Amino acid sequence: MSHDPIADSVLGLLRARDPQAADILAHEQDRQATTLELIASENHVSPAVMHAMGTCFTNKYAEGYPGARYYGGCVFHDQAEELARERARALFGCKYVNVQPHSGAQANASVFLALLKPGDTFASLVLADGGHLSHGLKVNMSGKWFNPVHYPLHYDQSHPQFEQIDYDAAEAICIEHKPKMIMCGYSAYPRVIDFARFREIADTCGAILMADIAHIAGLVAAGEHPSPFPHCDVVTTTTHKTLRGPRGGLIMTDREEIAKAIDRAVFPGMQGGPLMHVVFAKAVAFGEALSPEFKTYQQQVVKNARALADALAKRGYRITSGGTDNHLMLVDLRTRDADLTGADAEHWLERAGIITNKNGVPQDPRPPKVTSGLRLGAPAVTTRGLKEADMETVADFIDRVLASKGDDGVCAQVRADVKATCERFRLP
Ligand code: DSN
Repeated sequence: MSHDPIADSVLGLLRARDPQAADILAHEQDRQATTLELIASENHVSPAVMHAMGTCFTNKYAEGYPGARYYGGCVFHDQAEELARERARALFGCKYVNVQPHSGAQANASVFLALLKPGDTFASLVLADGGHLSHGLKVNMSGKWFNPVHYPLHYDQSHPQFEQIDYDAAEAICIEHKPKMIMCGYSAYPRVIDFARFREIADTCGAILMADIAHIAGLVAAGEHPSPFPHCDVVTTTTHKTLRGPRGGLIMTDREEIAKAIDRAVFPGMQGGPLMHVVFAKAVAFGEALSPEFKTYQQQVVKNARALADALAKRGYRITSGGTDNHLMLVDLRTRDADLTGADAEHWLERAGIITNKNGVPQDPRPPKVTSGLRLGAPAVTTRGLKEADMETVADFIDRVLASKGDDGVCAQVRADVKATCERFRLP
């Protein structure tokens, strides 16, 4: 049993109607309740957001937009979507939003459909050094049908911004290739993004400037990371990472002509019927994000990420770029043990109840399925209520497991300690 009576009643209903599905759900509930989630892109939503998703809004087609639907019976769907739009505009301080993208990748694909033609050149960060597959991976639509050019980090160890974005190199690449669009915003970049500098670069080469703030959206909404507005022409995000909403996407802009093109690209260009139960839950999550508690939460996320990075650095792990300004860090495992790989670390830590993902470090010589690094983030453990001092404990758990090379006995001891920690810091 959890302490969420609605979740318990759903499980009870399933136990009576579909025991096979009930077993799977019970195991996943238990897994989330008894493990520490350090994947930087994951979080635990509030019961209000969770259960707003499991409502009768799932029963309805609402293709189109508020006031202009292709189905009858959409009065309350219009109200739900308007509420989500209004709250998102207030949260990010922008003029237009589209709340229908099913995911961040769909949001990004919709931007390509709206603003570029197949074959157009766009610029994004070297993907292996922190980018996202929808920013030009060869096997993704963005890399198959468009022409990505990539800008680098500083790779010279003696540079004061080692492993941070090399804005001058980005400018030179954009002047040389004249991309139609420049993408900034990343999946594994621990530092502040200088949107104003990217605006200068975009103006130098006449490019559209797009930010994908999927990772940092909660920080941006709470004022804990500079806003992409007014610098960026179009901004995409997911709603489920630091923003702590339901799993989905969002597109924002201040420019009316871009807003119109985006609306046409999302529907009917990219998607059919919106997931209105998710749109409804987005409205609920944006309402939560407008509260003062959300700002305090984001401040704690940043403090916890720094504390965890410092605690790991003290134990001999190199934190890429020398630290973190946001909710995540990339841990270079090789300084603790030259043979340690991200794949082994992820596997051993999971056995001890600590959930992470292997991740390449900048210029990683190992392939993506092995890697030399771990990406760790503080959003989910901060939601549970852990504070800076607890990050020492978490770093200690991690180091015990990795120093033992995943020894069965050590993993079992740490698993018990993690469970006890999870008992003290319960899920929302
Ligand atoms: N897959 C997500 C992440 O983990 O960062 C990005 O969309």
